[in-house]
Amino acid sequence: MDLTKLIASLPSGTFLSDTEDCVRYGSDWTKTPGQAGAVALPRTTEEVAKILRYCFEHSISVIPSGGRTGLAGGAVAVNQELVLSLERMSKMQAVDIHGNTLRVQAGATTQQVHEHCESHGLLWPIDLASRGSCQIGGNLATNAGGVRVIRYGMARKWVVGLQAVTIEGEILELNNDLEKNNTGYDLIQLLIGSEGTLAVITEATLKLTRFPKHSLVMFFPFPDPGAILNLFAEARKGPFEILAFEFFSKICLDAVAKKLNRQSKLGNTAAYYALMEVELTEGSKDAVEEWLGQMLEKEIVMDGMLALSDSEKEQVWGLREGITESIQATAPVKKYDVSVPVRKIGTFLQATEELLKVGSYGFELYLFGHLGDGSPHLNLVKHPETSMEKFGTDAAAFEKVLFPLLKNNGGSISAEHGVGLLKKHWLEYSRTPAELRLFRAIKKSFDPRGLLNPGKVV
Ligand code: 2HG
Ligand code: ZN
Repeated sequence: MDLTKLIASLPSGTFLSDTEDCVRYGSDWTKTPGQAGAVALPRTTEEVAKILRYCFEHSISVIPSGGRTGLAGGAVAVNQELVLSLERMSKMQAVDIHGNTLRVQAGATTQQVHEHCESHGLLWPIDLASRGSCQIGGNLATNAGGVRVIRYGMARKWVVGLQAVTIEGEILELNNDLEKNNTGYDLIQLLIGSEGTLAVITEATLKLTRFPKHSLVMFFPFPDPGAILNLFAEARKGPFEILAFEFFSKICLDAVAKKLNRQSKLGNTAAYYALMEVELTEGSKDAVEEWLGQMLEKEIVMDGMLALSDSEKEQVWGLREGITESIQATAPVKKYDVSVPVRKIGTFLQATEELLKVGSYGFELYLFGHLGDGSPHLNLVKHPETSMEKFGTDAAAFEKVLFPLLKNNGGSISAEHGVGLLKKHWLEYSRTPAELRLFRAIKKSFDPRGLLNPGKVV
């Protein structure tokens, strides 16, 4: 790619081309091999527009890049493309206390946004373990989920304005922060979740909500997922609002203890654990304690702990949030981020366990995730004695039975991590030929030369 004229027209230091930088910016948390041809670090939307226009005119492929914490390979530069990082665009305006909104540039991290809103008692309710590194642009481009979807929904629900730049360098200002604007197609919603394949998100007006004032965390051991579901059904009727309902299996906890030395106060002998965070709606924690007493009486739970202080809550959350990092440190991993309608989660998990009994696979299944959203994470971790080759063929064999099971249950091959590079070939399990035809037509109308994040999603 010849960037000479472009480099000369922008402030010095806008581009990087060292191999180390190109590898760093060209790859993401999936460790899929990638390397940028060059890296652009613009400071303004106008600079983004100039870069994209140049790329369009010179047929240069571009990979939009945020915190690169994605788990679907959506930010990997597989063919030495130009990586366009938004990290220098991280300004945040003052919170608009009438609209309860916040205008930010795409490179602000999720944690910066949370901290910025906190003093107003307000919250952008998307929360992920990668909050310190992931950026708003990436959160929106991938329609991020996280641990509070059960209460607040996915990222797309929390946006009232978006600025994005097309590959032809046109700056789109979408929706003007209007709560109500019923004038045809919703381009914001089209761009959210498009994983950088349609346009580059440069700014967003985020919708905020009140910070949950009193929350507490409960943590329980269980013998099987069915028993967790019994609690979940009771919790739906409990004297509180559920903020998170998460679960994980014993080996996940073992991995966290080993890698991060975080111990569960409930020991580590149960087959499964559930973590529930709730917001008190009926005033006091007495109502919750009474409800918990009933759960014990009815033998819905046998044991458990109630975390009230911030440090106790963090301690329990630390177990759940340490899982990905700890598993990653164990051995090679293959990740399946699936979902089924919530009502089918019990039968789906049971059927998944049956699938594993049938084959003799060279991996261990680490099961955890967002049970309350019908969205479990299936991580396959290679056995030490299994060769990488057998791990690959075994995972492929497992996919052959897992995906039809998902399809039969009306599920999705990607609940929250997106399609990116890694799940593109499985899309037909979740999308019909008619939908995929429309996907391609939409892609063509935004990006006729196929230059934006090529090879991803469609
Ligand atoms: C989570 O829920 C993330 O912790 C990561 O979505 C899941 O590592 C995974 O598979
Ligand atoms: Zn998740």
